Amino acid sequence: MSDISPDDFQSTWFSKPFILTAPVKAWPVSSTWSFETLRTSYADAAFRAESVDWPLRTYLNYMTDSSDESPLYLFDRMFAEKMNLKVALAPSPEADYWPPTCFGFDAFSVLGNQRPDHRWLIVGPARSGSTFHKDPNATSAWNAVITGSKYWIMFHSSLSIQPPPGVYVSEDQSEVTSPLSIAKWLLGFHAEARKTPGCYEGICNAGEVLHVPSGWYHLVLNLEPSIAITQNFVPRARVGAVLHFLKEQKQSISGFSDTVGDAYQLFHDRVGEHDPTLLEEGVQELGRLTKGVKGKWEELTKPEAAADESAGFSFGFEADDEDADVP
Ligand SMILES: O=C(O)CCC(=O)C(=O)O
Ligand SMILES: [Fe+2]
Repeated sequence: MSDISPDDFQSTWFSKPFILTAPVKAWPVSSTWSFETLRTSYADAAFRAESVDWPLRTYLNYMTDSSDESPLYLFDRMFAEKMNLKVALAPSPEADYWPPTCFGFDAFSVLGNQRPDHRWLIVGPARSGSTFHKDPNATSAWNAVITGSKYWIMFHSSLSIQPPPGVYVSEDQSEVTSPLSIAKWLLGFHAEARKTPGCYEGICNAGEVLHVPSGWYHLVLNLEPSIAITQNFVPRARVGAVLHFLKEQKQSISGFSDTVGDAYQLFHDRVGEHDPTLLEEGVQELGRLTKGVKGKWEELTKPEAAADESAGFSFGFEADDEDADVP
């Protein structure tokens, strides 16, 4: 689609993947950023590439020369500060970029500087990418390609749906592992995955932005050398899912500063101060999810479930099966 309105997103699209072709083209960085201009402006600035901090010059030399099967991927959460960017909340000629308007209010903004890590600059050559995962803390995300292109393959998740082929989830749902490199997964599982009901695929080109709904599995492969910006956020309709995650999957919470003791309580209280109606809606959804998950576990663990396969897991795509949603 070219673009959608905040109302369309909030009512319909918050739970579905999509690509927008218009909003990112209006960003000043869309016309000013290229590998050459970044090299000129930031050659000596250090950016994080997996476990090393390298001057951008070193990384760009590496990625141009590399024929690694799984190239080192630049993924830096402090880029806006390092590059002295102006990130606006709404379109502005003075800013370098802003979140596409359709995504609307981000409920994690109520946490101010206590919000978990939420934005990254992503740079990598062809073949680099991100192996199957769900985004942290049940957040949603947008991922905007400035130059290059990315192939995406995505699956909804729920207790009644198997994880994608070649992806394994621990019994308490806290660990997602995909033990293979992206290349090996593609060779071994891609064909099967594409035939699985509920598989979504897409290519996000330069100047386009893709929406990753909260709780969806995704694998991403750069088809060309790419520069992208991604941001994680919490749409109004997912406040309950995030409360549920922060309450029930404490061992999987990530990206908060060590000074935040109880992320669930902090988010709960701040949303309440900001907008009591939003908190009430979120708490109702939290109750629904807690009941849905408990009910599903009881159904799956009662002895008949093991004997009768039809009562167990299904491969069906149940996008509307919100009761069984595991964010
Ligand atoms: O490699 C990419 O661009 C995808 C990044 C991603 O999925 C993430 O930041 O969670
Ligand atoms: Fe992701």
